[in-house]
Amino acid sequence: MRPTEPHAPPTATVVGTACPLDCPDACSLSVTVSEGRITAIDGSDANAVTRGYICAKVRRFPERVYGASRLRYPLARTGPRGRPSFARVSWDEALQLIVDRVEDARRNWGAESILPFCYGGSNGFITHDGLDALLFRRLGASRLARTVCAAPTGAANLALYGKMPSVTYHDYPAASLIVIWGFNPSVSGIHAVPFLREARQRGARIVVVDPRSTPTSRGADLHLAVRPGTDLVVALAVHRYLFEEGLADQTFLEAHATGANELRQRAAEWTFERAAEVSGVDAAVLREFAEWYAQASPALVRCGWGVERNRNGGSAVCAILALPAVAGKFGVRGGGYAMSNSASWGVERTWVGADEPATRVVNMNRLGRALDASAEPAVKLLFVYNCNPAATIPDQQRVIRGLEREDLFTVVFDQVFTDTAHYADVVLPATTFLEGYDVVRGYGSLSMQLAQPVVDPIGEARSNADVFGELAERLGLLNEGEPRGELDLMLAILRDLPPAIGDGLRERRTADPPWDGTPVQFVDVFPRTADEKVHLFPEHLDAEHPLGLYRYLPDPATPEHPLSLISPASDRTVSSTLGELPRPEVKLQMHPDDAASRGLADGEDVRIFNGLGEVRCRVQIGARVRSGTVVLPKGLWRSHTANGNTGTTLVPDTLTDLGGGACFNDARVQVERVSR
Ligand SMILES: Nc1nc2c(c(=O)[nH]1)N[C@H]1C(S)=C(S)[C@@H](COP(=O)(O)OP(=O)(O)OC[C@H]3O[C@@H](n4cnc5c(=O)[nH]c(N)nc54)[C@H](O)[C@@H]3O)O[C@H]1N2
Ligand SMILES: Nc1nc2c(c(=O)[nH]1)N[C@H]1C(S)=C(S)[C@@H](COP(=O)(O)OP(=O)(O)OC[C@H]3O[C@@H](n4cnc5c(=O)[nH]c(N)nc54)[C@H](O)[C@@H]3O)O[C@H]1N2
Ligand SMILES: [Mo]
Repeated sequence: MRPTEPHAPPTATVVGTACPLDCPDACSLSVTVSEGRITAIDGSDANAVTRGYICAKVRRFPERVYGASRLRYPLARTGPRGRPSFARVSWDEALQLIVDRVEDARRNWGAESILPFCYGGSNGFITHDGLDALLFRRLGASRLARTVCAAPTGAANLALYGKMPSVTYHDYPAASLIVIWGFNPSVSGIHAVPFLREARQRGARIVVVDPRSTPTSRGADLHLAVRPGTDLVVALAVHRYLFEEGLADQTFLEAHATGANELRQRAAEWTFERAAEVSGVDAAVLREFAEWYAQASPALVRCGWGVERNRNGGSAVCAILALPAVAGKFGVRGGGYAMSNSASWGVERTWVGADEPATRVVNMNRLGRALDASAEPAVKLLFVYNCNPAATIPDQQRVIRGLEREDLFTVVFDQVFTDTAHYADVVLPATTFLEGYDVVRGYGSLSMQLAQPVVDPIGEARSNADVFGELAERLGLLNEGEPRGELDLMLAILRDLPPAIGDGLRERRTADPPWDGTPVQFVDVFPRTADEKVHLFPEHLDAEHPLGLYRYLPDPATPEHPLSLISPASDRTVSSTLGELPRPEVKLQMHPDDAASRGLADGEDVRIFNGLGEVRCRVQIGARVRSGTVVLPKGLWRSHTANGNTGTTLVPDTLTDLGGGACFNDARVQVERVSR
């Protein structure tokens, strides 16, 4: 703890910690505490990219910690599912209820009838994949494929480069061309913005590929407003140009790559003209982009997660990540690609003392199907934590039908009373990151920090590790000497991490990043594939793809549902986290041409619908989205729309071409006026 800052009230202290929310930046924080209460949250300088400022969402986090939606004690259901009819129970009663149900499920239907359901609510090592993993593995529960995000990008990055560490923010200003491809930094990773600005001031060109205009595209030199799901053909057209014009770097490819010929063959049909027809971007603009990219050095491609959320997402990311290899952009500072850096530290979770059992795997994007009573084996006990599936998972109506099943026992362990909690049989209150320890690893910046408690737990809230540890103990699944709770687990993790990391966290709460946090690809770091080469045409991805790697899967639009609905990250929530706080009215964004052809005026009430259901809200008309595409924000709660359905109602539970990812942006819809 540091002594009082000049502007703080006399009794206030400022405590350093780190933000573990699902965001690339992993900010270091200075939290002001007065009389045991958080009064302010600011950025600090401990993490080299935070630079003393943070997003407005985390500044508001005290409203969540102390807010009316905060869960303060365990609850048990007293009335029908979907309604907030609950009574307070003690932790002992709540945990015993769960233990009895777990034993019941094991005895009557087998442990695979138990499904843990979680994602990245808090992204740290302690809250996630620690004692929870130990418990569910030892139980022999069904396994969850955690594919709602980053599954296609992860599969592509792993297959092509073995998840080579990527260019970090500090090296963006060294680039002379930066392609921002399906990434919206001013919302979803705000600490990249000053580095992009600095690059621009030094004369770098910025190209943005995005169906919408964003603050970054408005300041860019070129904006390719592609139709959603068509990035693959744009990238292939650039590859074709590079190969056909003799601009491919044959020396690099011969020394460091495999599969260049197969990629070249699959790209051969994608002339700029054909790619223009599919993507909706002029052939001349595509050519200009290809010429700029071929000529520039250092040239950087920052691939975001907007690219992956459709049927072609996996191939598209492969084709984008292949660009710096084919065009010979590696080997210089600021050149190459940037994506998730979470694998860069090379940390294995050796502290989880149990191997994965060979039990059934459920793809989390198909939760609705998994909860069908007819699924084999039927799910009888669902344990939701670090996640809000009633709001965030595709085919919302099917998910809700599953959650309504009378013979399903659902536990929801969360910080606030979420949309999913309405369907729980038992609700458990969780601590927030301001009330516990965590080890926080950035996936944009190369940073690792120790988060520590800033205030005491609110009400009777408990940490994940404490609760999963106690459940494991009550079920007789813990061995002598194993971590039993948060503090034990934190110490075990610090002990197990490589000394260079563990020592930094112990001594300074922050570890020194490898390569000073600024690795140069093909100088400091190389592909982590078996032969250290780039694999431009991984056979197993070709076999997994329904048509073969790099083959374009057509748009799912129909005459009845012609519009593409996309749902990018917004500045109000992190996924659905913080959705309980007041926000301005949510509206559907639509291009003026699409509004005119439907006779819609700005602010009218509309229904957005397809075969899966409908969402009702007002329309906002403007040219910030290309025609043919409409936008609702990601992470809405059911209270944010007029009929209690969010964008995920309209999202099919189809999977991406590679990696089993979610196709959030393959929702195809129609929009029409409704009278209130
Ligand atoms: N404020 C805030 N920050 C967040 C989050 C949040 O919800 N709110 N979420 C966090 C999480 S979980 C993640 S995964 C990241 C996501 O952050 P990003 O990587 O930025 O991903 P998205 O917001 O899904 O989409 C980025 C951009 O891609 C565009 N896009 C949509 N479809 C396509 C397409 O087919 N092709 C192309 N080229 N572009 C397309 C969208 O219009 C959007 O502007 O952000 C993290 N940070
Ligand atoms: N329409 C649409 N939907 C999307 C997307 C999209 O592009 N479009 N993108 C998707 C993406 S990228 C992602 S990553 C997913 C994320 O979807 P989810 O995994 O559901 O993430 P959140 O909505 O942030 O919910 C996380 C929950 O975990 C809780 N939590 C946080 N920390 C803890 C803890 O320590 N213990 C416990 N027990 N609980 C905790 C939070 O309070 C919060 O309610 O959403 C997806 N949903
Ligand atoms: Mo995500």
